[in-house]
Amino acid sequence: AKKAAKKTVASAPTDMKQAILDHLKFTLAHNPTAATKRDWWTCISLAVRDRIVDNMIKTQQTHFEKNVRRCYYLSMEYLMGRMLVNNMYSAGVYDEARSAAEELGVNWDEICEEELDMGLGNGGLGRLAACFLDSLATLDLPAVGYGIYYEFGLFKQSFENGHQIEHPDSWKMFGTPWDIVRPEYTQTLKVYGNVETQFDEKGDPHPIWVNTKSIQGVPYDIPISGYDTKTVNFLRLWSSRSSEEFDLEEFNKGDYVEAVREKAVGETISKVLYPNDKTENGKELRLVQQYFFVSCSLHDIIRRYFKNNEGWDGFADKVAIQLNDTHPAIGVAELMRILVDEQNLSWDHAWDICTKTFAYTNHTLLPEALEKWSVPLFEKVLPRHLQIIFEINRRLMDTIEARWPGDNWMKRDLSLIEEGHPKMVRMAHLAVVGSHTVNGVAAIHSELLKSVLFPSFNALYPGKFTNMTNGITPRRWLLACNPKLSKLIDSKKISKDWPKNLDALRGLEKFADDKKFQDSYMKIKYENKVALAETIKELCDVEVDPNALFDVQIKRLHEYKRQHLNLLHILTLYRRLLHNPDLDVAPRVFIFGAKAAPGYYLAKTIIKAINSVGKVINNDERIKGKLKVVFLPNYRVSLAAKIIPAADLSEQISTAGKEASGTGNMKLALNGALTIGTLDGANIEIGEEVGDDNIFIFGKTVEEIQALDVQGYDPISHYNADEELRAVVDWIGSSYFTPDEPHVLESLKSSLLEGGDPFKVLADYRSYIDCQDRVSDAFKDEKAWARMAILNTARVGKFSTDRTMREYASEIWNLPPVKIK
Ligand code: DL6
Repeated sequence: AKKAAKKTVASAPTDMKQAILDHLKFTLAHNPTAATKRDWWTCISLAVRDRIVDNMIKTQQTHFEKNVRRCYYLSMEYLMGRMLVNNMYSAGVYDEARSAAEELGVNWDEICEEELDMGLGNGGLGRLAACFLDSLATLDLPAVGYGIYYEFGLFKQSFENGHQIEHPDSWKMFGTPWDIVRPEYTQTLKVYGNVETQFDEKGDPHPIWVNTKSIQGVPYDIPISGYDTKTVNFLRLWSSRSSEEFDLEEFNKGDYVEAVREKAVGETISKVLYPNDKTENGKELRLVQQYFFVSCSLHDIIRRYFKNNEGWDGFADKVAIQLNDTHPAIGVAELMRILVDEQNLSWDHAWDICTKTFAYTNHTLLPEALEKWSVPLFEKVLPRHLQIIFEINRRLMDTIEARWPGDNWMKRDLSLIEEGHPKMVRMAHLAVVGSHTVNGVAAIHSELLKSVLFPSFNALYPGKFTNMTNGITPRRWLLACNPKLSKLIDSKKISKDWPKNLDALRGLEKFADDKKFQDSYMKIKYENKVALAETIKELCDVEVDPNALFDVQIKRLHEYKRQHLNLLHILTLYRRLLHNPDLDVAPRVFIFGAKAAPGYYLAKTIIKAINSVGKVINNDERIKGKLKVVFLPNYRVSLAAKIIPAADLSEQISTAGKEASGTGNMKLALNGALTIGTLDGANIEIGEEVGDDNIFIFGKTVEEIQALDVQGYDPISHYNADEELRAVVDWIGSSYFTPDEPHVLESLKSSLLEGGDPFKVLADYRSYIDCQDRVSDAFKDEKAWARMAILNTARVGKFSTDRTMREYASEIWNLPPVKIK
């Protein structure tokens, strides 16, 4: 009995320090003197994980015993970032773990820096999924996230002479303490092959999918701990393997090497995340990836359902599936295939289950991001699914004919199949038709879904379209990333539980004019800026003054986000200062972070342009250090967590109507950066919350941009009419900033002029510059600026993902919370 007691203590120790030492000894077989930083990070993470798994087991057991309704979130991307610190906060062991580590003599900051980001996403869509998981667990909502366990996440970025260079991100080369492999739930699925017809004894035909290749999906679970609650949900990510039969066939033919090569092919499916934000159409591997994770996930959901349910009638009562963009939309056809082909349900019964189960979130209006697959490719990879899609479409056409007899335009507009050579399968249409609810991610975006992207579907399915404004988790984006501000908030005793009830920050409003509070608030901002200045020095070798205005634009590099509009402002200020070095402008540090898709030439040229202009400006003594421009390499979640608490100004300058929501805008506002932005995405709702006096709005509205498109937009007239604009555009087009690489920036200039300036940069230039001048003046009034910053922190409680998830749970999923005792 004594022995057994000891063993229990060793595997579930109560003392954190001992737990860390035990992992060092028994998991890593090391002693403290030989331990590397990575060893310490691993052991601390494992000790924290130990404290979470107990609740994970309890949560799953409770969900099973109560046979609860669950939400299943299907997403190709999860941009989780670092896990350790957030898990420590959620589990309530931050102080305990940190002091245990410090007692062991490890440098806390260095240990945290050891953790490689789990960067399994491109940008906003993947980070949103990660914030959603955090809130679902915190709200005690029974949910499972499903995705792909990419071996290589989003590429690492470095700069060579200002150009972006991509490197593989082998983030889990040496394993990760956060995953738990579940071999017992491995799934085997089929792809490729062809469909044959077999007749049953009654002579009825049945389609049979034959000559397929099989792949296996092995699930890895990442525990997701709720904050200040016992609920621990999990994220289940599928890793691909070739199935044994697949290998053995070749092997038995005597070709061992071929068998192993084939095995490697099976494993490539989950090898790498496609690095393109918004566009990745037409690539066979991508379609296979989508089908792979969706099919594995659906079979896993069905397996779980049948563990304590019988028959299909209750399926949609227990299962809500959310499609995160169109990437998992093939799930509609796959569930139909399972129900009709494998379970012999009638088409109508199966369709009823499907449309009660699925809901779809649209994250973009950009036409290039709306996934389409060529019919021949579909037929090659998923021949049976193509037949099912044709049948869904045939019935859809009947519905349209009944509603609008003879209206062929309507049929063409709504069809799942786009005519052309080749014909294309429209995944967004499949998602809309197969779902009970379709939502956009900010109020204006959801309106544009109805009026611009899907007006005919909105007419066919009135009430199907709705809005769910995005959010961010306050645990990561304030509590963990800005500990000093969190402490200051706590000291005001407005509410102990603001991390779970972000609206409570409204209580700070009353301190907005309080001189002492303003000083404390701005002192924290200053200290965060000092810390960021050190990071900038380390990463860019540029000295920046923490007293300057930190002007931040961090997001993927895309023309519609208009980093080049920001660059035109930088050049305008630089030129003004060269004409008058004593000009009274607020000194500024322009801070960029962004990755460009590797094949997106113009986006990469914009990076080169910013880096080249920065190099000249940073070294020009004539302007006396009033301007600095830095592009931090390898922008990712953990770098965002350092930049955001130090920002004064948040650049949200997309062309109106193009940014579905944005979430960086919310993170920056919460940390007291003032927004300079267009009336686009969630900027509009941020403005409504913080008030017109506490945000800088400029530029054309959606309607004005639409009007330009109708009238015919002429960027050259703007260029000709504005001397400053003309000068800076010409400057970029010259080789002034790139003498060693002449002409390298010419394409940027020509995209704005002869290229037609598709994102209306020149149309918004003057309004942007005037607005930036107002920002400069405002920054000089320290008291007024502090007031505005505090009111931003106080008033953006709406943008907690806790609110977003509550709305999804009540309006889309009908999902009650389940408290874990
Ligand atoms: O909804 C999350 C996020 C929004 O905040 C961004 O505005 C939007 O651009 C982004 N959309 C995508 C779409 N990608 N695809 N496909 O990333 O979603």
